[in-house]
Amino acid sequence: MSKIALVTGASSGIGKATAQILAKNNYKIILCGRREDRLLELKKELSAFTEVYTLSFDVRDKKAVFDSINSLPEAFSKIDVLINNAGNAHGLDSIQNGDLDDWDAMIDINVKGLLYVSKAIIPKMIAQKSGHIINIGSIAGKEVYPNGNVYCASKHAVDALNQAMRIDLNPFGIRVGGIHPGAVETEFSEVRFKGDSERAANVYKGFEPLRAEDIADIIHFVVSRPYHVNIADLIVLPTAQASATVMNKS
Ligand code: NDP
Ligand code: 8X3
Repeated sequence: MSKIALVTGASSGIGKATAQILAKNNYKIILCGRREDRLLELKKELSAFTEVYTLSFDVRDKKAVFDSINSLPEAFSKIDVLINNAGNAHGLDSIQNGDLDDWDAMIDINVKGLLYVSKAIIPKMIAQKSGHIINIGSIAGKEVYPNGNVYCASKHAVDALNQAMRIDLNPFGIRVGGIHPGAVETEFSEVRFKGDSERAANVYKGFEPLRAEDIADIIHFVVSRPYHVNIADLIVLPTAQASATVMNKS
């Protein structure tokens, strides 16, 4: 029987590529994100391979998260794999110059949003006594870099929650693992720099960044291990990147 995977942030980047690879590998997919038009377009594409359901909600909206997940039809209600991927950086400023709305967005989406989605799904996994949760952190959740302050804090929180979930859910046979990418060329920098495409493109100049598909491939590897194998934590960097701040650029 096909497993069911729910992917947050499936309208773009890493989440979209993950939905694509899982769909091609016989998972039934629940696509989540705010941009419903993109989710419906992806649903059309992936329906050639598998059954797809879309849920459009903002992870910051507690009620919408629970209402959406509780509205899943029977055929999609037994979630085997949760990919907690929705998230972004907003701004790149010193702590003294940071924008409060940017701080709210990062804490509310990257931390509280991940918690709301997890809280809506974990009881189902506990009842099933099985499940696999992948939390997408970042190299920014392992290290701190100049002007990264609140984004780094939000991803350090994801790292802590990943470890905490693994401990608390251990009695129920639920696997929990974190994947922490370095620079991946997606819409991430467009969002961080509020649509400044030139500044966003500059982030990836002079070296070969990761592609969303590179991370999706690894997510597929992690979730397809035998059930007794849990890959707990992975840092994945472009070859040109040695740490959050050391980049071999030409
Ligand atoms: P993208 O900007 O391409 O994708 C972000 C996704 O998150 C979109 O699908 C977006 O959907 C969704 N999202 C954002 N805000 C919300 C919200 N409030 N409610 C629901 N969904 C939301 O970036 P990436 O694919 O790069 O990012 C995916 C994850 O990977 C993030 O957690 C990011 O922090 C992490 N990451 C990225 C790295 C990179 O270099 N790109 C490196 C390390 C980690 P929509 O706008 O439709 O709601
Ligand atoms: C995204 C990678 O280095 O821009 O999480 O924070 S970085």
